[in-house]
Amino acid sequence: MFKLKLSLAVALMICGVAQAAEQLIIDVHRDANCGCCKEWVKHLELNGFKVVDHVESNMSAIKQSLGVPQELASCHTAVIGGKFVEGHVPADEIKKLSGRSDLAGIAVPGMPAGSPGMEYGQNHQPYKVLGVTKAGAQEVVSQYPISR
Ligand SMILES: [Cu+2]
Repeated sequence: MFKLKLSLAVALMICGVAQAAEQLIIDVHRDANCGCCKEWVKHLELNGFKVVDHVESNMSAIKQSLGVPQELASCHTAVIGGKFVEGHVPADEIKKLSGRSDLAGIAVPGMPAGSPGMEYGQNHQPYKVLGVTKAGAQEVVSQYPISR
């Protein structure tokens, strides 16, 4: 009886792990020659994401079809849970996204030095993670570096 309970507990644990992993599957759209895009993909994988890599020939068409505002554009565009993730967004911010059903997506516009995948060099600059609501409004979701 004890053995049965134990194996049930193990099965439930495995289910739980599988479910958690499934939630972190992210589609990344990028240009073939984008080096910092690959660095960002590494950052995601190091933080538990399973990346489905899509090499694209027309990134601006992808951004447009996903509703990324033009002024927030960066290099790569990802999709998770139906929401867009534009640019070098930190993995922790993507993990918080499932709790924001009001948002269409989040973005780190441009390519700020020091953001995930852009760590080379010494001139790290502060940057903001912006949220875009389904109504089209923009808000600051987070600022980096995080002040303590
Ligand atoms: Cu980039």
